[in-house]
Amino acid sequence: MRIAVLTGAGISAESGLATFRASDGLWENHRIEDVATVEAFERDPALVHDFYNMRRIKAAEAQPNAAHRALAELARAHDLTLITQNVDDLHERGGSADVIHMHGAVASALCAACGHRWQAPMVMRPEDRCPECNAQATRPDIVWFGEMPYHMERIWQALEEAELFAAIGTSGNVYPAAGFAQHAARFGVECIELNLEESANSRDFSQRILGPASRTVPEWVN
Ligand code: BJW
Repeated sequence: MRIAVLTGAGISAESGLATFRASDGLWENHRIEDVATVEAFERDPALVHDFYNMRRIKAAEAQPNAAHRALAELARAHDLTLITQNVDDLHERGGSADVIHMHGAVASALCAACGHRWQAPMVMRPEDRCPECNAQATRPDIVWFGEMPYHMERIWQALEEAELFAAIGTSGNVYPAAGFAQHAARFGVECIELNLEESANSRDFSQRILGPASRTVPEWVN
């Protein structure tokens, strides 16, 4: 069966990584909408680097959980396109190959001057230089608000060609990902949501399974 899966911060919550919009999802009183923008980076690059340096360390320390591993298992039995909004690498470390990171990766650095990408050092600083062009224009390889998410053509195609679309652990607040179920449903794809609670776009799904991902995802896969 052709399946497209979208994951969000909720799938990594039980690995100890904070979600964005829970009551404890604030970072030092900054809303994600205030630090994850180009304007915020231009205003205070050290602050934004600090935010991603902390996230990089936490992601490296975290371990994949049963939900990440279950999706790797799902790919062994089906034609799976795994799309994640998460910038951690827990899907890869849980056994999944070819993960589409639509919002980038915290382990990657990007030169805003020449577009070169390389493995980010654990701690990035505003004065770091690009190893390719030497510009002092390095930034986390992350898709911020107002920027175009990565691999969109491949994602729309996978959503249109799937028989089943599942969204796991995402609140349905951030577009374009929040519109994937509506888009897939237009192509006759069955849409299912797995989340701790109903998401903001819950009505776009024909089925929902509520509960912690480490329990619901392995049960759904098996
Ligand atoms: C569990 C659980 C457990 C907990 N088990 N579940 C007005 C209307 C419409 C759109 C816009 C608008 N104004 C602006 C926009 C566009 C904007 C947008 O959507 N803004 C909204 C705030 C309204 N979007 C953009 O700018 C995007 N670009 C764009 O649109 O380009 C133009 C375009 C047009 C057409 C096609 C294509 C493109 C870019 C968005 C970039 C988002 N970046 C961030 C930060 C960077 C990455 C990072 O730092 O990690 O990405 S924001 C942040 O939110 C992060 C996440 O990936 C993203 C989604 O969050 P997610 O994963 O859903 O987490 P939470 O915390 O919200 O939810 C967790 C869920 O898990 C909850 O439901 C819990 O219940 C659940 N949960 N524990 C299961 N154990």
